[in-house]
Amino acid sequence: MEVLDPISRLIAPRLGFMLMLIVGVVLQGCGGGDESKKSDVVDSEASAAVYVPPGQHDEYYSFLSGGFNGQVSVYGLPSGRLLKVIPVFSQFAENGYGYNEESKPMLMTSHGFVPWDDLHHPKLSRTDGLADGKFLYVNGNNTPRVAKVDLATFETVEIMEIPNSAGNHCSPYPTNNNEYILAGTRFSVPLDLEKGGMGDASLEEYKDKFRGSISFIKTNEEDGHMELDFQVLVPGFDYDLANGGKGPSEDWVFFTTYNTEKSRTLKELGASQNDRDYLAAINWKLAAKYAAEGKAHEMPANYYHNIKDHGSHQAKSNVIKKVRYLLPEECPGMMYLIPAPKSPHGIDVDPTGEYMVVNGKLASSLPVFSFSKMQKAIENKDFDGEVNGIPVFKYESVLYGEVKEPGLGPLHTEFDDKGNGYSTMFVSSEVVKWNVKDLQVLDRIPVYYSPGHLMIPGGDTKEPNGKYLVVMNKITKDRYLPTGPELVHAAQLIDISGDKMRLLLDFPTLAEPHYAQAIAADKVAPNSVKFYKLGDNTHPDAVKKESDASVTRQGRTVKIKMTSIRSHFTPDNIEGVQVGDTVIFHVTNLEQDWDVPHGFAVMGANNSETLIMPGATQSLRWVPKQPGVYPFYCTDFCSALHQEMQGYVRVSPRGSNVPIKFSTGEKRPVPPAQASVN
Ligand code: K7E
Ligand code: CUA
Repeated sequence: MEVLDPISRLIAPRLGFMLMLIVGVVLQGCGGGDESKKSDVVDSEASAAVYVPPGQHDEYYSFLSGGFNGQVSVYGLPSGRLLKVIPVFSQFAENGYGYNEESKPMLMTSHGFVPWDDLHHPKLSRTDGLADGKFLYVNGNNTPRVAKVDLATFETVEIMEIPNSAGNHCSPYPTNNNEYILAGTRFSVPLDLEKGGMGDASLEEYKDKFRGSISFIKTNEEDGHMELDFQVLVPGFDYDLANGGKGPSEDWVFFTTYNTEKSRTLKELGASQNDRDYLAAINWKLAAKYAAEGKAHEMPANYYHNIKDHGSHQAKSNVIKKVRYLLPEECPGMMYLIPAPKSPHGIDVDPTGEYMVVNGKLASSLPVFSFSKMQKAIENKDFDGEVNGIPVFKYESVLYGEVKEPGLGPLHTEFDDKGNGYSTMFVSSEVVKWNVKDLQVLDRIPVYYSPGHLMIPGGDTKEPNGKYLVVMNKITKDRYLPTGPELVHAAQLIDISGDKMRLLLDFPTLAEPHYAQAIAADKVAPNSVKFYKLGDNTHPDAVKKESDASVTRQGRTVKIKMTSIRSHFTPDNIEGVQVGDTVIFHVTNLEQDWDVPHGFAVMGANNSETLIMPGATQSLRWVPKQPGVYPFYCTDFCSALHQEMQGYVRVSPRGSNVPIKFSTGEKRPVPPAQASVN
C-alpha cells in the first residue's frame, strides 16, 4: 500500500486505474501463495466461533445474490452452511420452477419468456427502518425486473418488469417502511414519451435523446404486493447504485452516477473524462407528493407484472399499458446533484443517517458527505450551476471529509454499531475499517481476492449488529482445489466484534454473489410454512382424493389429474395417449406433513421434473414423439418404497383406436378407504 499510493498520485488520472489494476493483479498473483497462508491462519478459537454443532441452528439467515445464475442462495451464519437455493429469474430443473405450467408465467416479460437474469441486490423488507423478515426483494439487471421472495415459503411470488429501464442495477432499495422500492436504470436509452418505451434513435443522438429513469414501486404492507406508482425521468447518465437515508435523511434516496459525460463508446475511457461524476439525491417523499398532486405525466407502456396466487400456486401475468412520470425540472426541491469522485460505485449511508459515503473506485480517498450540510446548502442555495434544471451543489459545501488513502479500488461500505465503516478495496484486496466521525483508518485485513460487496447483518439499517461481516470475493485462484478454468467465488466471514478484524471462515458460493442481506434467524424461522393445507388448494385441476383422479381427452390434449402419496401415484396405469398429443400431468401431492415433497418426471419430456410440495398441485406438459410405454416416477426419495413410486403411460401411434383408460391397482375406482387423506 505505502509503495503504491505515491505512484497512484503521480500517474495521469485517466490511466491511474488501469495501472492500479495491473499492479493490483500482479501483487495478488505473487502474494497468493505463501503470504496468504501466513496471513489467514485460522486459529482454533476461530473455528470454535463458527462451529454450529450437528442438529443445532445457525444464528442468522443470510441471503446471497447469485449474480449471473439469477438465484438467491441462503446460507446459515456463522457456519456458512448452504440451506437453500431460491430460483428467481432462472429456470430451476431441481424443482421445476420456470418449467412447470404454474411457474412459467413468472418469467414472462414484454420480450416474451426470459428464463434468466443477472441478480445483484437482495434487500429485506423493512418496518420502522429494520429488516422485518417478511420478504426479500431482488433485482434483475439485464431485462429490468424486480422480484419478491416470500420468506414464509422461500419462494419467488412476484416479479414486475420495469418499463423505461435498461439495466436495472441500482435496485431494489426499500424505504424505511417499504413505502416504496426504488429501482434505477443503469443504461440510459432514448425514451419515446409519446409512443412509450424505447424509441428508435441514432447513437449519435445519445447526448440529446437518451434518458434514465428511477422507478417508484409502491408496496402493500400486508402482502408486499408491488405496483409501479411513477417514474422520475433523469438525465442520460449511467446510474450505478443506490441507498436510502435513515433518521434525519429518511425521506431521501441517493444514487451514484457515472458517464455524466454521456459518452456512447469506449466507456472505460469516455466515461472517465470529467474529474467528477455525481451523487444524485432524490427526496422520495416530495416526489410522491408531486405525483399525488398532479405533477405526473402519463405515457404508454407495456410491461408484465407476474404474481403467484397463494391458493392455486399458479402464477398469472398482467400486462400494464401505461406509466406515470415526473420530470425533475418541473419538481423543485425533489432532486439535487452532489459532485463525487469520477465513476463511483457504491453509495452507503451510515446508521445515523447523517453521513453518505461514496466509494470512488478510481479515487485515492473516500469522500463522506454530510446530510445536514446538504440541508444547509439547499437553504442557502449554495449551488454550482445545474444540469437539466437540477441544481448541483458545490463539493465543499456538502463534504464532511475524506478518508485518506483507504486502499485501492473502493467499491462498497457497510457499518457496525460502534460508529465504524468497513470498505472493500477491490484492487488491493482488503477490507478497511475506519471511523466515521474522525475518518481515520483503524484496521485492515487482507481478503482473497478482489472483494465486491460486503455485508454486516443490519449494516445498511439504523441498527447494525456488529458481530460478523461477510465479504464476497470475485477471485479465488489458489484458494481451493482447482476445478478447471472456472473457479468458485467465495465469501469470507470476519469477526468485527473487537478492535481488530479476525478472519473466521471461508466458504465457496454459487455463481457470483454481489450483495447480501442477513437477519436474525428468530425473525424468519417461526413463520416458516411446513406444508400447504390441501383444503386451501384452489388449483382448478387439483384432485383432493384418489377417487377423483381422472384422465380426459379434449381434442389433442390429454389432461391427467393425478395424486401422489407415499408411495404411489393415482392413476399409475394410463392408456389412450397418442403420439403428438399434448399431455398435461396435474399432480396434487396429498401429503399433509412437513418435508414430504414428491417429484414427478416422465421419460422424454422436454422440460424438467417438477417437485410438488405437500398440499400443492403442479403441472408438467409433455408431447410424446414416439409410440411406446413411458415410465414416470417420483424423483424425491420419500419413503422406503420410493423406488416403487412409479407408473406407465402407453403412447400409441397417431390415429390409433386405443381408448383412454386409467387405473391404480386392480380396481377402479379406488375404494374410498384407500383414498383417505389424513
Ligand atoms: Cu457487483 Cu452491487 Cu452489481 Cu458492486 S455491484 S460488486
Ligand atoms: Cu414420492 Cu419418492
